Amino acid sequence: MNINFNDTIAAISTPKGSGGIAIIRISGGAAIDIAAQFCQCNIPLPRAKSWRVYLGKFYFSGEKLAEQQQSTYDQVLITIFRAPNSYTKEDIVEISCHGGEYIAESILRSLIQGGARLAMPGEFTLRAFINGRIDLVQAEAVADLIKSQNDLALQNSNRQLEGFLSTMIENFRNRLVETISLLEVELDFAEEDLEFTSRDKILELLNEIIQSIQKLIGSFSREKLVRQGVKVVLAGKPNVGKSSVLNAMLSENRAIVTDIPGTTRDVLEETVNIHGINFRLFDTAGIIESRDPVEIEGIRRTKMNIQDADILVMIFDGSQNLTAEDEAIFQLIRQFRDSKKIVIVINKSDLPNAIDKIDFKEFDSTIDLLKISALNSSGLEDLSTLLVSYLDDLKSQVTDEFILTNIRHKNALEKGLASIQHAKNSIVNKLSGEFVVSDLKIAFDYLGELTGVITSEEILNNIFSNFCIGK
Ligand SMILES: Nc1nc2c(ncn2[C@@H]2O[C@H](COP(=O)(O)OP(=O)(O)OP(=O)(O)O)[C@@H](O)[C@H]2O)c(=O)[nH]1
Ligand SMILES: [Mg+2]
Repeated sequence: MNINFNDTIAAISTPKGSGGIAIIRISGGAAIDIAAQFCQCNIPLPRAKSWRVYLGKFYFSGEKLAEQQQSTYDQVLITIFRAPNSYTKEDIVEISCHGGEYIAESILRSLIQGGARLAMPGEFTLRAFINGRIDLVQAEAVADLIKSQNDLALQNSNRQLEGFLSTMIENFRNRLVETISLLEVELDFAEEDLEFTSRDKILELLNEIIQSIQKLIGSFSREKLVRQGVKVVLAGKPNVGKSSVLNAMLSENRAIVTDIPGTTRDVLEETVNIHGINFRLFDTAGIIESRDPVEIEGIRRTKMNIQDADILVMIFDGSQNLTAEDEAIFQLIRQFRDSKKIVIVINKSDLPNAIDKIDFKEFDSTIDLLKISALNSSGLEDLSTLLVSYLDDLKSQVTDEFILTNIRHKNALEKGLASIQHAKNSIVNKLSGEFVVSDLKIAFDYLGELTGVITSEEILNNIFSNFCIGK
């Protein structure tokens, strides 16, 4: 990476293009002096107070020059954050200018002529990490926060930024140190063949750590729920109105609807936002015994998506009597009733009823049943409300805890876990304490890599090259 952290850096922190305002950030020992060359405020910037905003003019060709000749400027707001009470723990100046691309770029160009260097992607956050303001998983949380697409993702990243995950990892490491020191005391007296702490006590300590790490790794299985939103699969026999329900929920004619059974052949995905949460709706090919290779492939895809769903909306045509073909759908409901949220939807309620709740009595009280009409949109509100309530259930499994969403974290935890399990086996097999200690130290280091206590240029490069410039 070869970055010089003694440089003072500058970047435009707002997105490219024009907007209401743009913000240029400068961080480093010379930040205030560099900005002062260009800014005219009611007091000279070097005397400005920390955490204050000053109204002033930014002269593109420098303040001194401006005294002699008319110089181009923009009226700006200048915020000063003095070290160490700033994002990077260095002096920071933030210049809020009018949000024109030309203005922001001119200001940046001036600052660079004045002695600043263009910041690398994520360098402000990298400096926050290097200067000990946040650890590595907190730095990664900043990137996740910016990418968040829904409330759940935002809450989870905020928790990570506040140090929820860091504290858990530090706790694992502390418990490892505790175990290692118990074992090391013994090793010091090895010749006397003493056993200070019972092996059962050590095993108990390790089992506790193993369980906590396994639980954390297990939360990664819900990572998609956080990052992408809730997966809702609309499934049923052909022609029951799956595509019509999708269109009605989106309020647009996204999917092709015809009265010909087998219209939808491939899986179609669209997102609706209900109460701040993204629901990813999947319209699927109708499930039926088929010989048509295209239909067979469509149905295979339907079933794959059903496997992967958080919520299944099983749709029936309320205007037709149930037939043998419905048995396949009943079968799927039985298969997934314990592992997924399922709602049975009887569609086409605008037509005379041919089936009713009684036909579904097998699922009484365990599975919700709704009558709707995709044609005139009746019952759709109830369906949305039900989906949100399911999400509340899914969320309540996770809100107290934390959901691991970063594959780097999962990998490091898995490596650490494997070493701890190895250590445990050594104890069970009555191997020498030295082997146990060595494995536990390896685990300790893997967990240290996570928070960045131990780090390499490669890891930092991987993480920060994915940041935007100016963050
Ligand atoms: N009366 C009435 N007709 C509906 C309703 N929903 C869908 N239909 C009609 O039912 C037929 C099939 O609708 P689709 O939405 O294509 O059904 P599908 O389940 O997606 O069908 P496939 O893609 O073939 O599996 C169309 O003619 C729709 O207009 C409804 O609520 N009421
Ligand atoms: Mg369809």
